[in-house]
Amino acid sequence: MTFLQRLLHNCETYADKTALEFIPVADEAVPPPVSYGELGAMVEKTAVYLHTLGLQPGDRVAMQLPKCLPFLYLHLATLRLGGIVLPLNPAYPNAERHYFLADAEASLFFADAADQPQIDTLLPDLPSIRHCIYLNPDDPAPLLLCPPAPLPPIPTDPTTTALMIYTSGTTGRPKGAMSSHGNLTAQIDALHTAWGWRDDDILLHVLPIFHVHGLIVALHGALNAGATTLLFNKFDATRALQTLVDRRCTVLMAVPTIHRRLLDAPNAASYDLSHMRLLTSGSDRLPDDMFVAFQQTFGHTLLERYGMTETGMNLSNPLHGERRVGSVGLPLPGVEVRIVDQVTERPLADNEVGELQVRGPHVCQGYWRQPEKTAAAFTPDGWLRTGDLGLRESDGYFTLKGREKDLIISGGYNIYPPEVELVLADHPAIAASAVIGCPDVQWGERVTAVIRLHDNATATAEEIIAYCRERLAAYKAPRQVVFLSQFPQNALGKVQKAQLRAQLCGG
Ligand code: MCA
Repeated sequence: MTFLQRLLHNCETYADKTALEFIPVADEAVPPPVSYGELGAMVEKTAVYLHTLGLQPGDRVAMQLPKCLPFLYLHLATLRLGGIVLPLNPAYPNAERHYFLADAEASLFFADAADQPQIDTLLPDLPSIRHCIYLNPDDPAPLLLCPPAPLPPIPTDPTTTALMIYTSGTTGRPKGAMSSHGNLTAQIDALHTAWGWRDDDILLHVLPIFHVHGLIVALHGALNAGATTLLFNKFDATRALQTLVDRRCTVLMAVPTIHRRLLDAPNAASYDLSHMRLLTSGSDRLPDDMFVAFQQTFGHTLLERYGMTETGMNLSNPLHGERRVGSVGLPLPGVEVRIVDQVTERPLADNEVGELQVRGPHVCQGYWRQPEKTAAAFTPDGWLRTGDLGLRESDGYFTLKGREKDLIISGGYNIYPPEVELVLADHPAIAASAVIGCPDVQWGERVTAVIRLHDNATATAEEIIAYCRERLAAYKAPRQVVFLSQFPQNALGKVQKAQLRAQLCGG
């Protein structure tokens, strides 16, 4: 049974049970809770609406909305019709928006009414968009107005593409990783077993829903289990702790920056979380001291796991058994993992560091309209080259040991330095740039731009940061700028980023 079939089944089985409930973080108004029965009806109605708009199987449906019910209904209804969901971070400004919408050739675009003035200026340049629909995130009503109408059968072919999330690599612009219904189902089935999802689970959902972590691992995981999801659309540590206690939540999934904030909340240790059964950490390495502090403060051992946009989750510490500090655990059911020599790609012995490669039914279909990049990402026998370095211990636990790819992780978001460098290269005063991540207690890594200006040119750090923020989502923009007259380079003229990091951030 695919995830979608399971969800529709759950909408009948658990008809009266709460599926989704937004929790106010301050005193904002939130919609009433949505039961599984209502969710099934809303997905059906939204699918009729999308069908009326002419959505065909395989069409890309872009959504750049905050975390809200319209997003959730559109997402599930697009899957229901065999369309491809393209979730976009609401923080993307016009330059990034344009790139994703044009590259994906989106047919439908659902956006926040608050962004209409900027988006309207883009539309003449986006001929693929048949309908751009502005929504008030608080009001799903416009999606639900069409009279009932027959719909095509639900997609049952597991190779039907379901989701496209953009991710970058070493070569600049992001590419759309395409996951099929079969991939998403394999991802969720593995976690259902490994993490012991139950229908009486209550998940506190604090993550964004435009990434695999929040959308698939957390939300699909809960819907697949017939569990209840309580959603925050803005993270607040005290409110989160209070909700975990008041609503007797059983599951929380988060990134290290969020766990750090929970630990730093006033009187953190006074919140009794003993009723919880699973607190996971991922999207970035969990520092050892945080692992220990979490045990001491909350009496829970965080379960660290390892995944990627292209695969969902690959490795996880066990639900029962040792959760090893610093380790990302063991392969999930159905997932093959190996460590290979970075040059020869020959499998390495235990405890030797090499590239981590993964294979299995959970691994994405490849990159949207990028056959060369897809071919380059996989070995001839189907292993995905993750670009992450790691080792396998003799008892099967894996540990990450850095990255082969040029990547910064800040607060759980991936930032690809070449993307930022491309923006900096267009600045008239900048002759060369290198973007690196410096260690940061709050964010994990802090985006730092090292800049060489043209002779006689001037630009301040503030100007450069502002320039980037106009063209990139704010979290990608440098937080720090360092001016250098010369970069360390190797014999081939390649900037030595490791040396820059050692020189400028002591890492
Ligand atoms: C927000 N800001 C950030 C980040 N988030 N800066 C750097 N890194 C970040 N991650 C900036 C904003 O631009 C803003 O800057 C200021 O911080 C406050 O913004 P706000 O939205 O209020 O921040 P927040 O709500 O406190 O967000 C922090 C957060 C959030 C809750 C930790 O970053 C978050 O939800 N991270 C989780 C990301 C995630 O789910 N990643 C999964 C992808 P200014 O005020 O200057 O404008 S990886 C994945 O999916 C794979 C499969 C996996 O393995 O999980």
